[in-house]
Amino acid sequence: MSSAVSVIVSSVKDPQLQQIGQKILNKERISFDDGVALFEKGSLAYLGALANWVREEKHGNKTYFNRNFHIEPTNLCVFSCKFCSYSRLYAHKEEGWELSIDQMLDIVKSYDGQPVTEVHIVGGVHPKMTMEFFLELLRKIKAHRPDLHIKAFTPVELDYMFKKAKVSTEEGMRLAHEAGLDSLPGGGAEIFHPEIRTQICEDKVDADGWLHIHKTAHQLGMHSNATLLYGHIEKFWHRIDHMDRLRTLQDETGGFNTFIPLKFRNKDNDMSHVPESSIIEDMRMYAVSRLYMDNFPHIKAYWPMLGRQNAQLSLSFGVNDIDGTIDDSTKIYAMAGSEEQTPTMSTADLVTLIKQVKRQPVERGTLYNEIRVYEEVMSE
Ligand code: V47
Ligand code: SF4
Repeated sequence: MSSAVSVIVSSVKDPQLQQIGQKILNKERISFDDGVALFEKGSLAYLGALANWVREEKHGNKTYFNRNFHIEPTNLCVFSCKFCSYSRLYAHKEEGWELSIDQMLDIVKSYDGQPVTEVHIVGGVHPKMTMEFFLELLRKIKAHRPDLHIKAFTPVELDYMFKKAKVSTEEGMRLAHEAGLDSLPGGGAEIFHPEIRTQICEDKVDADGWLHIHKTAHQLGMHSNATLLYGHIEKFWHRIDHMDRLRTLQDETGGFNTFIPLKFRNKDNDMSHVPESSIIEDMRMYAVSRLYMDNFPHIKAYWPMLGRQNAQLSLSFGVNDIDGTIDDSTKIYAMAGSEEQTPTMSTADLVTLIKQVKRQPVERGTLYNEIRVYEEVMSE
């Protein structure tokens, strides 16, 4: 055990915080109430010291990124999540885009010869983009580039397409996996607790539906990520409730790779009156995530949403992954008011960003296979 962090724990005045710190240093699981107490009473310095200790126990200085691009098939959506700045109601079609299979295949082909390893496909829920449409897309991408990992579709999209195709989740996931779906991204989770979910996204798949689709993917041998949309109308205990449901499923399946807290951005949506969280609150969120999600190997800060410098800062608050090169291929965050209006970073930019905060860059595949481990930067 690092002596610096044990001194910090033994000198904290609040007995409950001290006991929680001891549990963490003993590698014991913290409880629901412990998680809430950390949010309510833990100072930024205390949370940061503990989360950084856990992060370094798990990964040392290693900080992962990948080479990826996004495809957003459509921004037309039958749902009406109040926080969403990206979608246009299907009823107002003239304001949206809808890509054909050939147009999406052309995007994939535009990366021919480039060392990208992953395509991330996610978008609105379009009533005419059926399960068959997406199965054909998956098959055609795989036929063109078999080594490209396809991380695609949230349970919101999958639940809708399976219901429309009148297939069970089990059957639908099996068909998608056979057609080339390799893993699931973490989106659509928002806040699971119905007290909040019914206020911000009442008409889409609920918590049990979301968790069931990920569980089914895990049972088929696929991996997935999980997100949490924080910093709006939820209370701290709703965040812990959300993380607790994920931690419980992870105990059962072990199929999650990465937990990604997503900061609510308030530009041009039905929740624009809700103020955004401060950077301090963002760092506290990352730190508590690292401490609570003891069975999740990785915590990711999604730099297009958080901004580059804040992503760097997060690497001292439990984060060990900053996503990928993106190549200006996503609009979700730019439309919601994030710092990054044209999110692109070259591999060299990502490496520099990570080295600037004395961490060790590692290029990874989607499943955290190490593709290139860069040299350690000597810090002290
Ligand atoms: O589920 C939508 C979020 C998510 C806003 O798995 C917003 O590697 C903030 O899940 N403010 C989709 N967030 C994106 C997503 C994701 C992103 C990067 C990597 C991975 C991964 C997954 O975007 C939605 C929703 O929670 N979102 N609107 C907004 N105004
Ligand atoms: Fe549609 Fe997703 Fe936006 Fe909700 S968050 S309105 S499901 S695109």
